[in-house]
Amino acid sequence: MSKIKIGLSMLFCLSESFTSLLKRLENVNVHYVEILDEGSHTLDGKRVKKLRKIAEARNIEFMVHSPFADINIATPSPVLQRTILKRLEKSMLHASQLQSRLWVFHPGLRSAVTSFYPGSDWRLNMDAVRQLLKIAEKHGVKIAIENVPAPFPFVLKDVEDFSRFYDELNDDLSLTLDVGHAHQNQQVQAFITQFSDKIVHVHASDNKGNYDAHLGIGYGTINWTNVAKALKRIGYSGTVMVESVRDVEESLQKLHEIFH
Ligand SMILES: [Mn+2]
Repeated sequence: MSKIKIGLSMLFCLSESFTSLLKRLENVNVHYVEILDEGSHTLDGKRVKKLRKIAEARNIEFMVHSPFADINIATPSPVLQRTILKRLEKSMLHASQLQSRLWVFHPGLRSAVTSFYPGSDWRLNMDAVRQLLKIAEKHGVKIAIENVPAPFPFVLKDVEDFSRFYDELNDDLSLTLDVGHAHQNQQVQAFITQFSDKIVHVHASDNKGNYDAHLGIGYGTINWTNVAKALKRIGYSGTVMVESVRDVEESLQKLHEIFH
């Protein structure tokens, strides 16, 4: 029997109010739930308390996805980087209060001036990740970097980038494998094989390989049976979260069938 745990990201209702999120949480039928500290679901002390209440009443374990809109941890502006790290620290603090199992974040992005300073994006990203690791340690939060797709100008996109990154980082940082994102690079299998010892969390949504559509499982061109096989082959026993924005119930059902 596989020990893979199926859960749900609340991305599908990010356009709704926080109150509506709470209502949905009172009815979800999963143990593992990922909350996005972003948009109308942005966390604060009061909201954390409300979420903890639901978690206890409904036996839910939370993960937190860090803020990601306009968040570039590799920004070349020192004042912006300080602000961004401050914002992310607040997010980690709330994740810790939420007793979150994991805090997921995106790598930095190239900027409009990157080409004038070759290699600066890589260094800035590395520096920010090291700072995030320190902040995480301070708050007792486990963090994981997520692979993200082209065409966005992320500093880390494919397997080669992440290999170099992990070699240079030489520190203990986990990976959230986003299957839909890896599918954009046709590197789902490569990511699973290469980072078998790093992956602690998986985001699952489908797409047709052309853009990150966050379709329901089975509505794109990802071979989920092969994904499940590969994850089992590496002995993966972490969480696989439905992160589609439609056909959510059906996607949960399908993942249960595919992974168990
Ligand atoms: Mn994702």
